[in-house]
Amino acid sequence: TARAQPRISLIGAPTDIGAGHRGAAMGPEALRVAGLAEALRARGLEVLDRGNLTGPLNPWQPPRDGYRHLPEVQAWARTVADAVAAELTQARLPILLGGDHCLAIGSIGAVARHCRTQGRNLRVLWLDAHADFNTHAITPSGNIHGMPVACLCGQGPVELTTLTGPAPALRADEIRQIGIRSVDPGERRLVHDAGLVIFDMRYVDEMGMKRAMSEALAGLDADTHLHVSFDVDFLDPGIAPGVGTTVPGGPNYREAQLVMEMIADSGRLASLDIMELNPAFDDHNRTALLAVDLVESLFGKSTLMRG
Ligand code: HAR
Ligand code: MN
Ligand code: MN
Ligand code: MN
Repeated sequence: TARAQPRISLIGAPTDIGAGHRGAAMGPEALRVAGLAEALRARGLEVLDRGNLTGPLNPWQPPRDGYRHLPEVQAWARTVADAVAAELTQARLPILLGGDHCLAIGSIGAVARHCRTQGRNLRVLWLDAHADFNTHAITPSGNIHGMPVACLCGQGPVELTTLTGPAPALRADEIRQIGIRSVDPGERRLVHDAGLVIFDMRYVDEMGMKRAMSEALAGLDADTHLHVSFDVDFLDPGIAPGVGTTVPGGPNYREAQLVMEMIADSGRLASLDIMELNPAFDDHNRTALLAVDLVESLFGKSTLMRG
């Protein structure tokens, strides 16, 4: 059956305010240089590039009370939330070009609020090497890009947990994490107690990516808004070196393609984050080009006609 083609808006958020390495602020431009808009247009999609948001510069301070740059992270996340909300209100599909992953507090906060207002169901797929479920009490770094899932689930500073409305923005049962292979000691307890559903790399090794994705996508209905938060460090560093926090043992090229193809087949994708791309660690924009290749699959590019 023919489905209405989404109208896409690209939103650049050039900051590394929540990260432990500088350089993710260059992510939006690297994705543009890699041809993201052109690739989507070549699929027949309408794409508007809204340009870049602005916010505080990175003061590069040590943590205070367990957080690095909390006021600056709040400012950026709020700006992101407003920009994403504006696109959803216009029935457009926002693609956030990060920027580090702390900004997902803003994008997903806005998506969740939109879904509550519209009475729609929500599913968040979190593609990442990391669970991003730290709190100020257990973080090994103070870097807030390690905390967005906890904040969205109501665990974190009030500045971030109530950014887009009353906490929690998300219920744990609305989230599925895939590709996880780095969870800090205290974080392990928190994700367990929260009941987060995690298809970690051991699960992928034992059961295969097809099984992991079938389960992660199970239960979507016609009324479900599917948000994908794609942390580029999800990918194996052998194919995706352009991130600040590589973790060995990630999905290979074929597994990553299958993830994207199965999401496309669900027909429910309604918003997307592309996060943590760090051109300072990349090799001739190779990781950005790979991200664009995968996003083409996410929007329905396939080798053969299927079904
Ligand atoms: N878990 C570590 C910390 O909290 C590293 C987090 C790194 N996070 C990202 N995004 N790169 O997933 O400091
Ligand atoms: Mn992340
Ligand atoms: Mn990560
Ligand atoms: Mn238990």
